[in-house]
Amino acid sequence: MAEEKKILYSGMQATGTLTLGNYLGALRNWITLNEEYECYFGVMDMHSITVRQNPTEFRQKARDLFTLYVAAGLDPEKNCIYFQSHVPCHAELAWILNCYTYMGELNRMTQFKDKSAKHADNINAGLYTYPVLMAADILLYQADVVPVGKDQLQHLEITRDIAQRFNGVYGDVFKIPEPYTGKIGARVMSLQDPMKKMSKSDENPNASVFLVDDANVIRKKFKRAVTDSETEVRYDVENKPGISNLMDIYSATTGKSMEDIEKEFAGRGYGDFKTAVGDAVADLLTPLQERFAELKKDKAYIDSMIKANDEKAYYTSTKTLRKVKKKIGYTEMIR
Ligand code: ATP
Ligand code: LTN
Repeated sequence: MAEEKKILYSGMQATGTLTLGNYLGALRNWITLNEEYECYFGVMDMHSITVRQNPTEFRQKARDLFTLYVAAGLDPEKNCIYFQSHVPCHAELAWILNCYTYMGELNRMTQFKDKSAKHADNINAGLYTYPVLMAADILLYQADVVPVGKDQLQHLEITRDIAQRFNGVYGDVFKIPEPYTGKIGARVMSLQDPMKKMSKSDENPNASVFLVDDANVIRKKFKRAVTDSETEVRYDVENKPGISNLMDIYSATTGKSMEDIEKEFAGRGYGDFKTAVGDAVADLLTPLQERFAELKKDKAYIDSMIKANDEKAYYTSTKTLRKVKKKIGYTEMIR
């Protein structure tokens, strides 16, 4: 019999529109993983409401995120791609885990501090317990590995602490997840401030390349990218962060090494280089955009995939939740 695959879990918040950073740093790499792992990818719409959302836009964004996952190449028949809010086990387990999480632990979370500073008018309890919901996501599926960016490692660490604490009381209920250590994608920085990561919630639209940006808009954004006052295309993250970021993007897009890129643009100046990066990214994203447009029209297909995967996620997570409820001593429902 074939050896059982390990379980991999990840997801993105259904807030804003995905950027080139989300794609090169995460999504593109997820696509290669379903042969080796049994993969679950969530549309994290419950996490999204820690920041106020416009309901009409939010509904569309969440559905678009699902569709973009598929358009980017995540096969919904091989990966379980589902909506977090469609599976009530997440909310239920999050409540239970809240009672096994200390305020002292949550006080240390840097994302909470950052987000509270950014949304000073809405520092809600959901923002505070965000990592507990994330722990519930991961633990419900008994994930072995979780690919996340550096900014989320602290949340993975608290997930492990909560799981170990729970297991310490009740026995082996949860698998203790590890960060995914395989090949991780490029870290893409803002085109307007190369010291900051490219982010879907940046207020400056020129700072981020969105996966759905038109080819001409993409080219324009790269032309306007902030660089330095020299003219030499040379990889030097410390002294030339803007150019180095563009080189990272060009390398991740074309597969060329830094050395090759330096040679290719020797003596040609930044203008030529920026044009080449814009063209390469536009070419990379065009097929994804075409597929996205096609899929958006095929409502019946997307609906059927959502339904099938929601059911799979529900089935898997219910098994864990049932065990948890039994262990903590909830009475059983009489049916
Ligand atoms: P927000 O601006 O809403 O906080 P974000 O754009 O930072 O969002 P997340 O939803 O936090 O994106 O992250 C989704 C995934 O994309 C994570 O795995 C994260 O590590 C990855 N990611 C996000 N931004 C980048 C980036 N600039 N470069 C590489 N990977 C990124
Ligand atoms: N917090 C993550 C999104 C997220 C997630 C998860 C990632 C929510 N639940 C579970 C991995 C596993 C983010 O902002 N990138």
